[in-house]
Amino acid sequence: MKVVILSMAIWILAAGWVQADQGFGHWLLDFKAEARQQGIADALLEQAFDHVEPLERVLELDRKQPEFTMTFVDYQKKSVSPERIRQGRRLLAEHRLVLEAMAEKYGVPAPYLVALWGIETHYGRLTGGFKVVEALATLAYDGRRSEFFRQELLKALHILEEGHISVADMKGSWAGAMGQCQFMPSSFLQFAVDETGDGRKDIWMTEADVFGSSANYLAKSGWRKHERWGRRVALPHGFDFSLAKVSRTKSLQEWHQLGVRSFDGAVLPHSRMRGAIVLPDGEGGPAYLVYDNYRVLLKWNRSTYFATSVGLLADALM
Ligand SMILES: [Ca+2]
Repeated sequence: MKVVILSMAIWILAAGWVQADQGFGHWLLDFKAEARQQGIADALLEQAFDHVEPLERVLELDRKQPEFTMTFVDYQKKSVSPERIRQGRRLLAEHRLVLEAMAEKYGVPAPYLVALWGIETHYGRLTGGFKVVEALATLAYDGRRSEFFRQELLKALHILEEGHISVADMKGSWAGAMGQCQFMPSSFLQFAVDETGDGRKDIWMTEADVFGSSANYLAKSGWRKHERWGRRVALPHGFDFSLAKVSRTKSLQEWHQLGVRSFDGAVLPHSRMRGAIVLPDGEGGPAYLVYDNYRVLLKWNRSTYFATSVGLLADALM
């Protein structure tokens, strides 16, 4: 722990020094030298950083995380809205063939792939209009998490070098999450796949590559093919809320003995699965019994709001 704090202090000091004494131009020279050492060609570096400046808007967004000012119940009304369910059903039918193929190949059922697509980018419509290189360069130059974003920026350059996308079309969120499945460059390099066989892993415009990449991410992160994500449950009066932690798993039999029931009052299924109780809004809010696949969704995004919404939307699309 001391090492982490110390190294963070060094980043902050170093970044402060860079900003005060050298400015973005000098930072960029230093960054380009590192990129060159990693084999990135000069021509690509010139093209990628042409007219790139730190983006004030990116820094503003980095300092304000909207999810934490909203309750889960309010978040869920938007993330799993009737309209989103309706569109999800239509798109599930429209892309059924390729989704079924991906489900077969990777062992992740189609409703989860569509739910991830729906939650991440409203089915590919809201992928973020930021140029990824510019957004990542801003965050790498800024002191808050500069080392993390510097590595992501280097990886983004490798993706460009491999020819999967052009500099102009490499768009994403303010934090550099790219394309219809919002992969960070590191996730892209680990998990993106080319399902169409054209040599490009295109998570921006090619649905088959989006679904394949998402499915590959989940499969490689430990998705269990025949298990669900979790379910809403009813907790008994007097429930010990200290047991409600995603890391605190018990068998369904044990939860049953503690008085936990399905939300409709039915007994929990007989199963050898283990689960944990999650309360996205704390005591008094909705309660969910979550399984191993929920933890896989948390690897994608560490937010219980996110993982629970994906599960609920997938259920609505079953
Ligand atoms: Ca492709």
